[in-house]
Amino acid sequence: MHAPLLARSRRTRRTPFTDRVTAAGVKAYTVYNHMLLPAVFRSVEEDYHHLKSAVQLWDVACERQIELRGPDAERLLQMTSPRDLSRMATDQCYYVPIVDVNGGMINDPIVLKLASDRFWVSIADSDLMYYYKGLAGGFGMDVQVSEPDISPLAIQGPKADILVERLFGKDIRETKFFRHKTITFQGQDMVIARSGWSRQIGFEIYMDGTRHGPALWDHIMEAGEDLDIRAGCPNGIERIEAGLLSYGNDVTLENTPFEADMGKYVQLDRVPTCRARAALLEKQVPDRQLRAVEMSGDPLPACTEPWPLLAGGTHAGNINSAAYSPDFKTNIGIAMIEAAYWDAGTTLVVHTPVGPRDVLVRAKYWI
Ligand code: THG
Repeated sequence: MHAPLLARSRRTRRTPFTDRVTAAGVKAYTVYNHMLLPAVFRSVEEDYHHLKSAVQLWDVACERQIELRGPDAERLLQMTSPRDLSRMATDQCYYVPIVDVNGGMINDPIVLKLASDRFWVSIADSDLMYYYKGLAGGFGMDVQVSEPDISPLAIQGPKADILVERLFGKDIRETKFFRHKTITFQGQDMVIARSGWSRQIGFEIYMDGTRHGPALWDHIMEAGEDLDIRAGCPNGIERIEAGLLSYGNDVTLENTPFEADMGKYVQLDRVPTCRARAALLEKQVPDRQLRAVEMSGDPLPACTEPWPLLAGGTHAGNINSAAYSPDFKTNIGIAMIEAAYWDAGTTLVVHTPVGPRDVLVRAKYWI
């Protein structure tokens, strides 16, 4: 069967690195924040083994930055998040739930605090900027909401720290997890953070990609040649092993942060201005929650719609992400499971497009 192509137009935005990614032989794209996101280079399995053993350079320009700037920037952000932002330092990154007034998840970005009145909200795949524009306009707040031309590049893999020291020095290599520093390339300041959507060692560089992106890409690729650096991308197997959530797949507007197992990023007693506080106080004890699950049998196809989970004849939840893990030699997944069935060790049945499979609920993710 012939795989259909994705018809491109201006609406599906290219990135400053798209030419480099094409030259590196990208085999498949997905669309994220209306922008191209590479999904496969050699094969998902080959990319996976390479990510876990060497170092990769990722075009994650689709992690768009929503900049909130002005005296009301922090107030606007806190209105939409139940995570307490009041103690955040100007070199910190926070993974935060962003919610509507009912406590439904709108996004799960990384927030970078750049100054007391300036934040970048590094968004997952939903149009968060319009929500901020609506709130800022409706409440007459003193804050500018924009999407600057900032394009993150990620360096991920066990050899990422060797490469980063070589490129930017020991001080940058020693950046702590979820902290950021400033580097200079071609006379231009850029933000570099220890973060990224993998469980490997990783850094993310935020820059004016149109101006400096291609040159920085080439510079990093040359410096990493002897480390077997390759163009790569977020890997669907590794991220399930790691339990890294994907907004739109594992979590949607229908879910609260508690259902998304993001309760550790919620401090309702310290966020009186969060618009969802009252709703979330009522929903602190969820009746379903995300769990790691293992599925028996041959390698399963990717999950492109929820796969129903059954306990006897009763609905027990859905599997929303699945992959075969070469390292753990089993099918692995992330499921939203009803409270009666979410204890580790529970066995269920899932209905997949290739037939029913036995499912084991696990206590934790794999890596
Ligand atoms: N980096 C940047 N922006 C992003 C992502 C990223 N925007 C889109 C998407 N990824 C947002 N979603 C996530 C999901 C998980 C994590 C980061 C962004 C993550 N979680 C760790 C975990 O769950 O173990 C650590 C969280 C913590 O301890 O604070 O890293 O990847 N720039």
